[in-house]
Amino acid sequence: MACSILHVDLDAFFVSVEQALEPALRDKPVVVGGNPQGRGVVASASYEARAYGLCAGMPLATAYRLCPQAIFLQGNFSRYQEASERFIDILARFTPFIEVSGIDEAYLDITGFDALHGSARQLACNLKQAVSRELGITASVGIATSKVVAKVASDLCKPDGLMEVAPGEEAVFLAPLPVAKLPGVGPKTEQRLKGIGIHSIGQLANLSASFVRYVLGRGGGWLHSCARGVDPRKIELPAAAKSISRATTFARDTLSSSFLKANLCYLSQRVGAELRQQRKAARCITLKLRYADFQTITRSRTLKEAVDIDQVIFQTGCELLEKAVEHRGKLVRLIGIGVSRLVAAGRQLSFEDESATRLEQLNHAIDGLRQKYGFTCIQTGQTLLLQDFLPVAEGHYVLATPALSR
Ligand code: TTP
Ligand code: MG
Repeated sequence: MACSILHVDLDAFFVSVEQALEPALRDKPVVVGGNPQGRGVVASASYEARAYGLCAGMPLATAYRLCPQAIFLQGNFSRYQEASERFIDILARFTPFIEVSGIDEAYLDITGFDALHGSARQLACNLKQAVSRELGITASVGIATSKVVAKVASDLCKPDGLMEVAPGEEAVFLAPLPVAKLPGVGPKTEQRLKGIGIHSIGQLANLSASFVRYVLGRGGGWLHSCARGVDPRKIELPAAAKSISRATTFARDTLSSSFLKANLCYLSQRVGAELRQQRKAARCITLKLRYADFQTITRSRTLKEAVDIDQVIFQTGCELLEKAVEHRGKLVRLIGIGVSRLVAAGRQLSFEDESATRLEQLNHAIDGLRQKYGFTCIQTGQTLLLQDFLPVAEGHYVLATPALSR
């Protein structure tokens, strides 16, 4: 069966994040990169700005000359990081086979998913809708039998596009396009190919592989294969997690310490459950807070012994939280808890300590019940507070930003 690969790339990503947060910027020429009097370059330009010839990598002074009425923004990387995390969370609802290839792009392998989601095109439409509804940003999607063809397709249909290349049509689809459209062909390679009269991908495909290698060096063989639409690379899944974390962005920024702790408690239980399922224990616990102004802080503590008990993760998280928010009146936008320095669970606990043993038994008993009846079947007084704020689906609280694990 032919593979079905999607390449998803957000449109004018940095600019779109700014436009989603500030409606007055929408439908206008906007540039993220900095002050046009400065020495920086354009990082991202809205499609309205691109109509004036602006593009990524262009000196800001040139951009200003071409389009003085453009709105130039400094940018804020934490905002883009958060939007990127939320984007990947949305993709993860469609398939676990995801390769994140950049801050705003990913490949998805949906081979054999028809029974679950309908056609690849249908899945792509649903995905585009979810991204647009939840992030306020449009995405472009290419569908093909390989990564390289899917990427060329998503690039070609921007913005807000969807393009499918049917199996067997890859070489015909690529043939008329300029060689620069092929990923991996930069300005130098393009010039070298032009020097020997090769302008289109089809012309490149018609040369012999050995000649292309002779002209372009070792990478030539790979480009020649891509030009023919042949790319056997599989989706690269991330290596086994070195840490486990769960985070949520609140529907409304908050100062309430009881609400923060209720969320922290729930997230700690989710992290603990995942740790025990992986039969691991952790030496380091990290609290993450993002304030309303997107300033993000992390606070970590290394423990004497590796733990896998919810109560220890939560208690440590609370202590870190109390220290972090001490004397600060800043509204909190996101809270997260993570564990790292993972070791195989087993002998690390001090078994002489009766209360630790009891807690461990309790956690395992609760895990068993939750596997059967859902996470919310047993709750502590602390997490019950969340009932007033969060919907429950399939026995879990539905967080604004679904759980992340890395
Ligand atoms: P791209 O996906 O290449 O660009 P884009 O999302 O702005 O526009 P589009 O995909 O619609 O063509 O890159 C994603 C982000 O990465 C971009 O918004 C800003 C950042 N970036 C830079 O900071 N410098 C660069 O030179 C490029 C190309 C991107
Ligand atoms: Mg993009």
